[in-house]
Amino acid sequence: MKLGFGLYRHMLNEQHYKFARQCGATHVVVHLVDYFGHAKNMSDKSNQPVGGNQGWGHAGDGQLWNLEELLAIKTEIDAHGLKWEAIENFDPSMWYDVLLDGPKKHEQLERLKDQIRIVGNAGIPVFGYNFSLAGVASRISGPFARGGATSVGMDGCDDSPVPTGMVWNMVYDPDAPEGYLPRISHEELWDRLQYFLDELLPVAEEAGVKLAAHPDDPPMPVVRQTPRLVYQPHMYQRLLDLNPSPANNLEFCLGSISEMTDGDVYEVTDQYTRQDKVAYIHCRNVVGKVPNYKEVFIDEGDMDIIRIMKILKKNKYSGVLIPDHTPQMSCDAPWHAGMAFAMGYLKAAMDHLAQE
Ligand SMILES: [Mn+2]
Repeated sequence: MKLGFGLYRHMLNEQHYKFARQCGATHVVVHLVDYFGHAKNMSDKSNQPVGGNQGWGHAGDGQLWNLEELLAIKTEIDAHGLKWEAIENFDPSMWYDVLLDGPKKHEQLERLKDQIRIVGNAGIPVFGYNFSLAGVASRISGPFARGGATSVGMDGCDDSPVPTGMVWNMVYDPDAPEGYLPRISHEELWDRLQYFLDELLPVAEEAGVKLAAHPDDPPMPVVRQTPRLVYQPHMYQRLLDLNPSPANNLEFCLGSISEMTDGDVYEVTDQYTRQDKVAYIHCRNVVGKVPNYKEVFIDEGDMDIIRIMKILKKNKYSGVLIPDHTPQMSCDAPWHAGMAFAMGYLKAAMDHLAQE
């Protein structure tokens, strides 16, 4: 078990590499999608985006992240004594028609294959993705955590339809004709995932990259009139069983799993780490389940994180664990303080378990 730290694109700088290392991280997970492009200042950029009509704002320009760019970032990461464990998420502009079964699907799949080959060449072992049409929607924000710390949560589900030109809660085509995504069935979306995995997994295997699936956030059967894939724990098994490739793995999000209405998070953690199918873990705590939950500090939610870590140890889990997101603490650096608190808690637990 290794302690990691997640960095957003605007945090790829010396200050944040040092901060991650100072918090005890040995590995980093990097988001290259700019979810915060619409944010006006750094304080907005530190909060988890909630998103209105335009979701998290505009997606990228469809360009791949090239090898030079990745190696330049990697050199910086290495220089700060860290290892680049994973990239998290494709930009919607790279694969909207793969998600939507649109006319550019095959062309975009070929480009995703190129992207995975580039990631493999850069020596980054994991690529996390979230196969979702609505993406992270229905979020609210408020003083939900201990001491009135600001965090995100859910209070009922957004059932407004997704406008055309938008997928995964970002706008990929601001000039799309007016309208909404057509309604499709759950089985149709599973078919699209199957096709994506069957095409991409052989390439990932060859490139030495594990693809790792995040469950639905929030884990509701339907969000914004679009079906979801992994909104109960057993659906993760269905995803794994779609293709037996060793490159078919999970980006195991404890918070999302705890929000699911079925299953026991400890048994579920045991089930998937025992199969050695967890590429890395998002760790955050919550109170409640969909459609009403709140994110809280790592030590005050429904989950006993120490008990989870004991299961990881029992199953000899060797991947990275990162805090997913945390409540913002009342001080001049709310995001940093929240992350440092979570990191300290995880580090202490990990050190203690290593000695047992
Ligand atoms: Mn997560």
